[in-house]
Amino acid sequence: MLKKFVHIILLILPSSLIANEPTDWQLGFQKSASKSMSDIVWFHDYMLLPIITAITAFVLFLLLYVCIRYRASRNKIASTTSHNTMIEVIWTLVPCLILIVMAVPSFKVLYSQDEIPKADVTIKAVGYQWYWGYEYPDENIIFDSYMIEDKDLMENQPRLLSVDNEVYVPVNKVVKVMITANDVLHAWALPSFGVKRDAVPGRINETWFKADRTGTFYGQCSELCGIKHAFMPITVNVVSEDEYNEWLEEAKVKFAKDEIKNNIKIVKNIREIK
Ligand SMILES: [Cu+2]
Repeated sequence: MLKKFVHIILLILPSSLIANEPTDWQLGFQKSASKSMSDIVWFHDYMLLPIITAITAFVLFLLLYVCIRYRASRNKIASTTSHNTMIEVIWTLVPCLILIVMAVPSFKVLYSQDEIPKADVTIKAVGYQWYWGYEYPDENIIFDSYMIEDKDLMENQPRLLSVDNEVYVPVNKVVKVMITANDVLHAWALPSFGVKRDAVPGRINETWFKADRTGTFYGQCSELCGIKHAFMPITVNVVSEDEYNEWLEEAKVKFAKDEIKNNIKIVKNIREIK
């Protein structure tokens, strides 16, 4: 009964509210699918936005007030006031206090993202000009992930976001992502998970996420990396543990690392013989 109810609600809701990708006329963030992202959304919606709105309104009020109250026609003789210790102390201390109040939850969110819990699944993402390569180091899996061209798109595949080989991860498990690049700077970013890390050649950056619902999630390279920067999307399928294991079995055959390495060796040998 409850399941049915939830399903009906989901059907009624505008797609932008449940989408895992950017939507037309979208305002604000994509819907979160991890605690990290929920923390970021909370911080933005309940800390930054109210404070910045209040400050902007207050400054606007002050400006309008002085423009009207102290206009030239009303003040024929200009005031010669130059200092007021009390007001100077206040306008130094109050902004400091506001910053301190904001810094506490900000650092909390930052540290929770920075500290990687014990990983259940580890993925290595390598940025290339212009596609992503993935490796599951513990599973002997390696594959490349290219964007699907417009003409090859199937139904329900969003343009510029769909890829041929998608990443699979289990739901409610800690996924550690090791990120690097092979040529220039790229960045592995997935808004719904609250994840964005630079991919730097010769260095491995780490981040993590724990997806709290299943679905297909889309991200893009977020560091200007050349002419096809906009065409190296990221697609992550969050699936149940069983579905993940099923995919693993298939992937271990399809994307077997040893075999791929052997094939590269064979190609190299053939070239050398030639
Ligand atoms: Cu890139």
